[in-house]
Amino acid sequence: MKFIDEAIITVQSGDGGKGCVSFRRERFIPRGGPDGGDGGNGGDVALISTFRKRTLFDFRFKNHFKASNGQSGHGKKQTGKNGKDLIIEIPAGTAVSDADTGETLVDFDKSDKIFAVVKGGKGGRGNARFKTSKNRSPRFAQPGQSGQTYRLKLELKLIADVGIIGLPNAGKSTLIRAISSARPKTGSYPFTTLTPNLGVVQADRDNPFVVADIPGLIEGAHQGAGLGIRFLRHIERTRILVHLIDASEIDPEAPLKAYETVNRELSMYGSLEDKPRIVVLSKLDLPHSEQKSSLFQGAAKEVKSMGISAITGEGVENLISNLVELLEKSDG
Ligand SMILES: Nc1nc2c(ncn2[C@@H]2O[C@H](COP(=O)(O)OP(=O)(O)OP(=O)(O)O)[C@@H](O)[C@H]2O)c(=O)[nH]1
Ligand SMILES: [Mg+2]
Repeated sequence: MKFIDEAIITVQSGDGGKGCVSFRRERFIPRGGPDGGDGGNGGDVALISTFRKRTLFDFRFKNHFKASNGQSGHGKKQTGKNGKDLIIEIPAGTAVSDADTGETLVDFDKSDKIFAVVKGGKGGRGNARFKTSKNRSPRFAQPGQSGQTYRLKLELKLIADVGIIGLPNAGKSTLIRAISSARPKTGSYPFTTLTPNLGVVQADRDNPFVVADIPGLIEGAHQGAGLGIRFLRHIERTRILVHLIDASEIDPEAPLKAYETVNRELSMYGSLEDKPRIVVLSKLDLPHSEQKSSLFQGAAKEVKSMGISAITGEGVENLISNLVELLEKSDG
């Protein structure tokens, strides 16, 4: 299924049914009183978050939702049936705002959360309700209230515990393949990953955690270069970040260059700066990676970093236990 993380949908609550004008007809009672029943209420519209849906793809095809109308009232004071409520399933992680005013309505930061968007129109009152001492046979009833329409903007932000960031080609997708059963595409060229991927890491069986791999960042990403920072919102909800750096590509003249480039783009984005971060030097199996890693570590003594090779598996277990430990610390 295609990864779609933005959508605009229109939701409409049901119209109220109209009230009924009717008079009692019974044998031997020539002129019975008014007995027109009320119209039923229109159906409400609500949203519910679920993990069953992973993207907003479906909303490309169906983006208009209407709850059903209330039915008209009947004679003998029978109220019309209420319209059926409409509950729309939205992927957990989606933030919902009013597309016209921009007002945030709800942030589905977990699954099974329900948000009532709009109530159905009220049913009109039947003529039985309008009988007074002055008017014993009212010949009118109320129409039902119309339902209301809202345009909603949906923005999906994935729910993951760990976000992997870095330059294109750093080995992010290869790492997620090494530690989870996710199978994102990898390739020896930049921008292999075009949309985020999630992987579940079964570090210990009772406490799996979810890792997100997002497209690589490059200099100027905050101005839209490369794939831009559009995908950074998918790691906004993560508790920790792994900053992956290709050790084989470290420039001995400027060992911190790649590291600082990504940090600059992250700080331009804001909102991610306070997240605990692990700096990981990757591709340790390649020639000169070890020496280049030492240059990095020498130049950034205050940065705690560790090395791995996602291909040989070196350091990967150690990385997982570090992640588990950090996640435990950042709990709550
Ligand atoms: N030798 C070696 N090669 C690696 C390692 N990790 C990744 N690679 C290779 O590096 C290249 C890029 O890997 P990807 O995992 O696609 O990199 P990425 O960071 O996801 O790249 P983008 O999606 O383009 O941002 C691929 O050819 C991988 O096989 C490693 O630990 N050792
Ligand atoms: Mg990738």
